[in-house]
Amino acid sequence: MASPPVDQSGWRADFPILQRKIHDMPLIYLDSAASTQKPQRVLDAMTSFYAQHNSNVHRGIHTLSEEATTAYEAARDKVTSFINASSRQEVVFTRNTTESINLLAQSWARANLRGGDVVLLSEMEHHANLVPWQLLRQQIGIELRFIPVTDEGRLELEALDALLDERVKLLSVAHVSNVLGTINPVELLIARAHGVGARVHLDAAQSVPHMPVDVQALNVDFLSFSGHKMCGPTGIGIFWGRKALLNAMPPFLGGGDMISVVTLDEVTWADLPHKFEAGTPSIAEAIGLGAAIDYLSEIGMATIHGHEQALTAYALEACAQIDGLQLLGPSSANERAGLLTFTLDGVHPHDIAATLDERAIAIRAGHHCAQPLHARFGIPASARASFYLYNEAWEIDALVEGLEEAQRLYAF
Ligand code: C6P
Repeated sequence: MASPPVDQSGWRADFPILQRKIHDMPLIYLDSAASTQKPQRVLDAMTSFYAQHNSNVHRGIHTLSEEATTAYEAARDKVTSFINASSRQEVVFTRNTTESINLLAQSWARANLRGGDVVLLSEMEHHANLVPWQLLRQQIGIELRFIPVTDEGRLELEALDALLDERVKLLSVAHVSNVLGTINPVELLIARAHGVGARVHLDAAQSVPHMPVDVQALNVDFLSFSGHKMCGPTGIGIFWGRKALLNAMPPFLGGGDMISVVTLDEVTWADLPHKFEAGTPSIAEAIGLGAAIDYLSEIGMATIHGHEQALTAYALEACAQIDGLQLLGPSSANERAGLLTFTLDGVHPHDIAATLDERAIAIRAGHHCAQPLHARFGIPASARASFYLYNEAWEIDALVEGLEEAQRLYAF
């Protein structure tokens, strides 16, 4: 057995829901890749907004509206420094990663790509970074190419020579796979794609919440992520892009707050980032995300990443002792983020999840919105345990006991 990582019990106590009992047992929440739990201060920030400052933003000159606008825009500043964007104008609030990628496809790509241009994706993409491109293919006739995935769950970099040519206008890939846990070599991919003149978008839904991400150091062009996967509320996501690219893009949605002047015949757009924020935004949710960023930043993203890697190493070693457990993704902890996806011979992933739920352990079972990746591995579904800062080694011990129980009950 690996030595258990140091438990950071202070962090677990910050999350009220983790005091809950399920079937009279303490909740063990191992489904953070789907959505994370929220610390008390995020709940407090949102309650305080509704109790003390609730109003629309950018519209009124009364005190409440000014307070709401200040708090909403302060959240944008927090995101700006969290990902080291060079300007707050580059940070667009959306609903989630999915909406951010649809914005990229329907605004930037639709304006800049022609029939026959290529968008390069990979076989490990979440449907959010696949279906918007399939839609665009139907709409304007682009071609999609896919970087293959190796048996160990890495991108097959040798295939890039054949895939990357001047017809590729955009490379859009997951920074971290939500199924394999693989941390992709994005610096290399960005350099290679820029070498043929392509732009690069990172689906950072599973990276920004778990590790330091610096958009300027990465030299990436676009980046998307979701608030609910990083201790923030649902209903708030981020689309980040280089200012010059965003300035040249048409709006995605039209309506209030994204215009400068409207007549019955003409319309001019508001400055960035408001050009991309039509209608009343998710105000309380942005403020909640700001509080989540404060919380994560105080702990430190490198510390969080280190904690998750220690948990992952511990879990990998424990799972290696379980006969019939087939792990998806790289076998070394330092190549992966804090999640383990696997199958158990003779046990359906739904039966694994149901058995664990009886022990108050929450995991995800299914295709995790990555059906092509599951097809690549010849399986319809898998089970996934995913970790965050509030998880501790004893929870992994309980997971392993639960998996052994599922084998006893179902495997034959
Ligand atoms: N993955 C999971 O259980 P939204 O739903 O828009 O907040 O995030 C979409 C998304 C995009 N890319 C990646 C890599 C993701 O992991 C996700 C969300 C969750 O794996 C819910 S399906």
